[in-house]
Amino acid sequence: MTQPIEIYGAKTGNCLRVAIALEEASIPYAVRRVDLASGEQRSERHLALNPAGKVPTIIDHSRGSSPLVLSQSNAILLYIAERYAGHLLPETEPFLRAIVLERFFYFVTDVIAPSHAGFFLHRNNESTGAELLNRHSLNALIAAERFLADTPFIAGKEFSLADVVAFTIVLASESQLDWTELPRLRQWFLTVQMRPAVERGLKAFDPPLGQ
Ligand SMILES: N[C@@H](CCC(=O)N[C@@H](CS)C(=O)NCC(=O)O)C(=O)O
Repeated sequence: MTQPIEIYGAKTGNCLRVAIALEEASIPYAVRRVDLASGEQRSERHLALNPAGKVPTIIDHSRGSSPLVLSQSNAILLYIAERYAGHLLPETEPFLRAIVLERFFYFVTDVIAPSHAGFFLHRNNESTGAELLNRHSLNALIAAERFLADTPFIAGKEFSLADVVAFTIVLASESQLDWTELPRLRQWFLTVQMRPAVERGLKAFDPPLGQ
């Protein structure tokens, strides 16, 4: 084990957000791909790490003999920002920090959570509830246009954790949005998409070339 951080995951929104944050932090990390389709997340080996049988999970070995294991994506994002990527969550400016957190939680609770719940209902053939939750999530996403009225990023002049969480859900919802009604969100989306750290993070769980 040469890298200080290992990330167990797959190409899903929760995992990609963590990979983008790690890329933004510019710290070396090792990707351990978990094959969700074959149920590897429920293997004995993975359950020993994350008893919920989910991804992502990170192990931070930088504390020496007692590695830190974290398995909630949002806790992982906050940890990475606080420990390794100060620019994602300003430490010394309480006002700015509060805005970043407010918008971070807006996307996590008002956009991503209903979208995930809708997906769960859809998979269980509850189409009415699924559509309702999906619409609820999309409406909150559309309302996020207002965050970009005066600034280029979701929580101000700089890219932050709020942009990390907003980006993957916009990416996943891209085809369902009427972009002509969302000029600011569109410009923001194009800008964020071109960040080298975002580009690298999005590829983190791709199979190595030749596989
Ligand atoms: N609250 C957890 C949710 C984790 C989660 O639901 N992960 C999904 C992938 S995004 C998963 O592992 N699904 C596989 C399964 O449920 O079997 C987090 O934010 O990390």
